[in-house]
Amino acid sequence: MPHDPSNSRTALRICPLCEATCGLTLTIEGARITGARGDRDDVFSRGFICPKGASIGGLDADPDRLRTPLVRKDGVLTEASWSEAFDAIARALPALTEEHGQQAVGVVLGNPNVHTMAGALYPSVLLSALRTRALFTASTLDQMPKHVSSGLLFGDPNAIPVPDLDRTDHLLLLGANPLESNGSLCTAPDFPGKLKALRRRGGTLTVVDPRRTRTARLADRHVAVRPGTDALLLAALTHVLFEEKLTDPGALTGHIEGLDEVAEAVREFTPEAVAGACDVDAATIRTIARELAAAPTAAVYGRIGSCTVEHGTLASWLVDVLNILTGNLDRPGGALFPLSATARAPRPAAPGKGFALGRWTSRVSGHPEANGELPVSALAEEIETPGEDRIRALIVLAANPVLSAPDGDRLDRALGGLDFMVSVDPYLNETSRHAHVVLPPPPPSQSAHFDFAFNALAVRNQVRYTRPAVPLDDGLLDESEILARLVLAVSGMRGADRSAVDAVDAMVVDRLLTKAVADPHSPVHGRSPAELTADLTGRTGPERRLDLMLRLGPYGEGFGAAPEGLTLQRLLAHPHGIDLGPLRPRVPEVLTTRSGRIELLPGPVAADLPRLRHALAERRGPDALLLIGRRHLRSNNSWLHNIAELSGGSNVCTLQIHPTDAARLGLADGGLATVASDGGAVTAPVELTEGIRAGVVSLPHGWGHSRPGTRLSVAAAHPGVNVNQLLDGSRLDPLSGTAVLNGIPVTVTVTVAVTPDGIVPEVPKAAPPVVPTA
Ligand SMILES: Nc1nc2c(c(=O)[nH]1)N[C@H]1C(S)=C(S)[C@@H](COP(=O)(O)OP(=O)(O)OC[C@H]3O[C@@H](n4cnc5c(=O)[nH]c(N)nc54)[C@H](O)[C@@H]3O)O[C@H]1N2
Ligand SMILES: Nc1nc2c(c(=O)[nH]1)N[C@H]1C(S)=C(S)[C@@H](COP(=O)(O)OP(=O)(O)OC[C@H]3O[C@@H](n4cnc5c(=O)[nH]c(N)nc54)[C@H](O)[C@@H]3O)O[C@H]1N2
Ligand code: SF4
Ligand SMILES: [Mo]
Repeated sequence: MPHDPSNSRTALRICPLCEATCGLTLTIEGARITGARGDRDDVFSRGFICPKGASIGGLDADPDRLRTPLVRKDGVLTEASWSEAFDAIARALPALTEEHGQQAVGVVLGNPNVHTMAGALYPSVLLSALRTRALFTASTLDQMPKHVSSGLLFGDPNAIPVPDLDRTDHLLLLGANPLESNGSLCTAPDFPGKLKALRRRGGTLTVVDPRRTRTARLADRHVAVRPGTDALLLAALTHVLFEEKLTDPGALTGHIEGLDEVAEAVREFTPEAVAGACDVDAATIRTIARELAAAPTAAVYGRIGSCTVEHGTLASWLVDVLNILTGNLDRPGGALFPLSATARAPRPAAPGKGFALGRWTSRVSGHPEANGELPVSALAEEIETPGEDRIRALIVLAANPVLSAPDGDRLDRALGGLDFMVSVDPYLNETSRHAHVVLPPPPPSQSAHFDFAFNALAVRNQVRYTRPAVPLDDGLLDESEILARLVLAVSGMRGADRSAVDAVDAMVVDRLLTKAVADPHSPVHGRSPAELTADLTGRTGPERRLDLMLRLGPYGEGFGAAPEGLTLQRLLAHPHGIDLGPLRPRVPEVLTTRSGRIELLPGPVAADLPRLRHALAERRGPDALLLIGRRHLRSNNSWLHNIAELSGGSNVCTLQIHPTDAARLGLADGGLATVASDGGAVTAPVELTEGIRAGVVSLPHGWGHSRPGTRLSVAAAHPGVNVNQLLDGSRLDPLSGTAVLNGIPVTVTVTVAVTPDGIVPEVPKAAPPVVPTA
């Protein structure tokens, strides 16, 4: 299409690609995004943008995106109409549950669900329609340890304290690389700028990471810990605080219990005891603990590298224990609980229901549920293992577990054996190619955006909403409508019309209002749900639901109770968002434990400590290698490799290895190495770098686009290898069911030495697996 600047306009769109949630100003010609820059007037992101946001036009217009539903006919995925697609679901699923029961249908929720409005508003409705416990999400490849530790400590798995980046004097950051990832469980546009500002105002940054990442290079101190040992390191820091009488919970003192028990629990984790396992000397550990205690304000923050490891929940727990013991939890400059505009409005502090783990277990391996989920690592066995309640059908929303979860080859085979599978996905990829029905959502430019999840993890309270930048193309359905129709289809309804779709949202509104009017703490207590419903505004069901949540939320107008408060209309009048101020203390109101206090040494944590004690004694041989992952600024898990603008350069799937290890193994830069572990072996180009500690190698995840039957023309040309093929799914953090993705013992051998003339050999293509069709 020729450029026609006379026809160009701008529109605002919050970026859905990572947790930073930057406001973008899109340039639009006709219905096409021709440019994207940071929105300088955005109340939160203030113009920040990264290369992914700048390339959103390429993503939006990717010719490989699906534009119609696909339905499997005679084994072949074929373009179909929406009604054919939903009818196929309505025919298949209710019949299947009729015969095999409700547990025969599993649900997989992937990462983009936290980046779309539909993903926030409909999965719970779908799950209650299906009444299945077979729920698997990306959380058990990611942050479930944090939900579990928050649930146990504070009573609420979603009460996750975030470091107060703008005000802290001292940040101890473990297992995160925000200069590439832009941050996680800490929504902060321009995280890199905030770290630089911390240094500029005289603050201290310590980074704990086996790699000398871009973030580590920014730090005052980089501690190249041995992978998988952060919990030991954190336990030793806690030990030092007690030993040297440096604990001072400050304002929290009256709100915690179990302080003496924690002191006892970490007694044997002295710096000297952990030094060997962590490969960090005891004096450094003592210094870090003393600095943490002495800083006017400080925050400890751990992410992927401290979560997706053998002791992920213990490490996550210790992060907050340290924040509490140093008086930094819940105080400005420390780590605080955000209060988002759609959260439940605060109410008087009172004991709550607490948080329980293991209310049910998985059928095959008996894994305990965590936060209502079973480990994704157990998905393949739940599909393959015969018996009652075997999963026979799967609904996959925005997930690509064939690449993102352990043992993709096994999962690939398992998905191929399902009786029925639905994927809601814009791409025909490694996972969706197994579906019987693929339902493609529209591109970002055609979708509204509100961050239900990330506003509750943001370093500043604020609220922003963007409507679709361009109208929906003919033939596409909004993802909210897709999911609402999916709810109707799994309930057996065929030929659902507009009013049936609206009824799904109306039902949710009614449920929420019925609860609110019965709640003595609600501003609408005693009023009529029908009258309140009639007062809701918004063009669509999701907008009306947003209006309701805003009005009943902590800053809400309360249907007249606080006339100056938030409504959808007020938010729409502020297209660059509304700032709701810095994070503020929320203890004790935020606590929902049974005791009404912070339960510092929860039972399940105490019961897992012997495993950590055991790790004290573990020693690896001098030549042992541990595998870790990494992210690249221009990547996004498994699905941005198809965007040409973001591909190439340093964004490649190489095995990073330290030169001393490479020399010992006979590996040269640019040669090929085979990496093997529990689940299999992969062969990747070697990249020598001093930026990784000896004894550790790194492969990025989300690669391995070499399977047939996909439509990913750019990605397939540079497929890379699937690092998760090295895992067999048996390594889990037991409390959270989270897969161990970092700190995996591997062996590395030479496959192709670099040629004498320095020519880099081609990566041999793996034999394509047989495409199973059902
Ligand atoms: N080895 C290793 N493995 C890892 C990780 C690691 O660090 N190391 N990280 C883990 C982490 S943190 C995560 S979160 C997971 C992520 O793993 P998944 O949850 O599987 O997510 P993605 O790989 O991002 O795949 C997202 C899917 O959603 C589709 N999609 C994109 N946009 C939309 C949309 O708007 N709507 C819908 N319906 N679909 C969309 C994409 O096409 C793709 O199929 O991977 C995990 N796997
Ligand atoms: N560009 C880009 N941005 C992303 C994503 C992406 O794929 N690409 N994915 C998004 C998602 S889903 C998430 S969850 C976030 C994740 O955001 P981050 O948590 O910042 O994730 P990573 O960049 O993988 O950084 C993890 C770091 O942990 C280190 N590490 C590995 N093992 C250990 C260990 O045992 N101990 C310690 N201390 N460190 C260890 C690794 O070397 C790595 O530098 O990023 C999000 N943002
Ligand atoms: S940092 Fe994240 S939210 Fe911001 S532009 Fe980049 S991908 Fe989008
Ligand atoms: Mo993630």
